[in-house]
Amino acid sequence: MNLKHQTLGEFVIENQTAFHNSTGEFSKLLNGIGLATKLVNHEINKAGLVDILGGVGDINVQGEAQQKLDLVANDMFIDTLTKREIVCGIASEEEESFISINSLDFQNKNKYVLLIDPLDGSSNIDVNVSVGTIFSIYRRVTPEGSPVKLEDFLQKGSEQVAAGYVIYGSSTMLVFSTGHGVNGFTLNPAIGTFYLSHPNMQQPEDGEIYTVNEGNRDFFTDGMKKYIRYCQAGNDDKSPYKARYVGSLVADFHRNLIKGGIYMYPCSAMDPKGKLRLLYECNPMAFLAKQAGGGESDGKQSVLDIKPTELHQRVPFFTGSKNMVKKLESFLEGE
Ligand code: AHM
Ligand code: MG
Repeated sequence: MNLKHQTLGEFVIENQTAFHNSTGEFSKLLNGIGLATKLVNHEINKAGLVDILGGVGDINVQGEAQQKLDLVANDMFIDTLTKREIVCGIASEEEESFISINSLDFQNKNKYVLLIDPLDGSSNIDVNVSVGTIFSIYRRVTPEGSPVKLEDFLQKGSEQVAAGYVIYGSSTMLVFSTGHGVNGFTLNPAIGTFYLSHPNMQQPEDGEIYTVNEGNRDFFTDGMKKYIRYCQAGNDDKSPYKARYVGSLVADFHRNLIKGGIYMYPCSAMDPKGKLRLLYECNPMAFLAKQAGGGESDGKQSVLDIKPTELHQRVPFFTGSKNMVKKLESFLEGE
């Protein structure tokens, strides 16, 4: 079959043997994520109709209060995956603590935990700009069949068995890696099916796009300020880079993955630890970047090597074309 005709379901079945010991559990999990994605996509597509259908806090026709979309997305992912009994625990950017999935009539023998940012960049929803979902999967470290513990979630990013994101943009795409390269699937909304549209995605080694919230520039370190000046300077060796910043990590990352470029959310005097969350945002994106031949760093080391100490830990984050990340690190040396 022509690869580009392959659906997500067919891809998962065809590659099942390459998935971790292939008991079918992991494949079910990927299909569950695909399903939850379609449910969330449906809600997001309706977002522009809030003036007509009612906004946050209004009472809908069923007599329920309308929720913010990031909470709706959170509930949909948790509900879809919990009902299918395909993970043993979930941690979400929207939840203070992790969720252990167990019920009286179900002893959970599943091996995997899911970490998720259900709707990243949600401030862009109101203005019809792309948002995303980011997810990350680990094998639990505590014994199967027992309730999950914090240590199942506080694993280094290098332990991820899969990670991915969904971009709800001009079309909806699911991009993920199980540690064997990165593949992108585009949703055909008419029939609700994801098709493999971007097999084996590779990030260009160099790029000409820099992505950073420059409004914070005065609060950046000297090294960062110098690097931004380097991006903007044209000379015999290089033209000035293009500045592109959507303010949705998924959208900014996706563009730079395809075209080449660097995404930066550094620490600053305002956010001394950075803004982005290690577990829900940085680790999955770093895993994908690495799988696509790109680079990732907290400025000094791979974020994948950081041992997390708390669920909602923040770190400075840089990712993109390999050579651009290396260059940036040279500007930050010694800081
Ligand atoms: P969120 O999880 O509250 O949506 O924040 C994460 C988002 C990223 O998608 C984006 O890259 C960044 O925050 C934008 O932050 P800022 O508005 O400070 O530039
Ligand atoms: Mg987020």
